[in-house]
Amino acid sequence: MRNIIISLSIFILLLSGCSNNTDKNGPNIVEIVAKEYAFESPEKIPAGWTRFRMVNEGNEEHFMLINPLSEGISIDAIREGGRFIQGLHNQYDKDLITKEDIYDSLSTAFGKPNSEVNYNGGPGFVSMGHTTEATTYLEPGRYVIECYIRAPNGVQHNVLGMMKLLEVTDNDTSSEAPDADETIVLNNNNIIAEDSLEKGNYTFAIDFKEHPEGYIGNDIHLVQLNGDTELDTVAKWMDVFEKDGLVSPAPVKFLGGTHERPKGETAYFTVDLAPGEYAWISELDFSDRKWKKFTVK
Ligand SMILES: [Cu+2]
Repeated sequence: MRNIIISLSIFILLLSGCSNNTDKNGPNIVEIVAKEYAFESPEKIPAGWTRFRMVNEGNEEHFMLINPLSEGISIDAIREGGRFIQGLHNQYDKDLITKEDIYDSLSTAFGKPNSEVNYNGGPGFVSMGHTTEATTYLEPGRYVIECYIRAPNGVQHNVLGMMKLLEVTDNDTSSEAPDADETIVLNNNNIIAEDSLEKGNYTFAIDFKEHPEGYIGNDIHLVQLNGDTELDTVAKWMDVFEKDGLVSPAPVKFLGGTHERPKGETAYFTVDLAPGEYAWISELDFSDRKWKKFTVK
């Protein structure tokens, strides 16, 4: 009898230990495979805090931008927008139009640039063979996930098929935001982050404090530096309307990050950091370029 009571006590202790570990639910996990030129991903996911774990199994860089679809807007309209932008690339690459012409055309087609952000996060730039984890909050609704890295021939991945509808249902999932180890603040003029970190696994809370007036907001991506990486070159490559902008292969290794969310919102980025030299960098018009170097010991 006494043995049974002791066993029972141990069992209850074990149970209470378990329940301590599940006090926090954390985000829902959604697995994504990115390759040329498609996302392998679920068609429907529940609403709430969601961690997208995306592996790049392709031969080119990829990302997954989450674009909420307004009422009455179809995925075909977004697809048409992608083809329209591809047409601008084609003319610019042949020197038939200037960068100013591109922005005039975008302004006519999509409205003047402003600091409003419609996008809702998603895994950032990730190089071949790497995995990235980005967490965002999704309300129920329809979204388009897309990648507009450009193939070596200059064609955007979304035009080649890397664009897909994602339905977010209103099932109650009791998901929660992850606990953050560090916070990074994104302003229009700088990225506020630590200069030095110890090696290990980190979840960074990304605070979208400001957004520039433009079609692309302040997002954040992680690059691994080697001795001769020029961040000016990387920032120029990350400007989609520079001549070889976003044309794979990239001049640097990308380890993920998160696309922009509206001003005042937070996203999370989880990564294992090995010792080395790194930089946080935003995908922006080249004139707005900014980055922040840091060391992992
Ligand atoms: Cu892609």
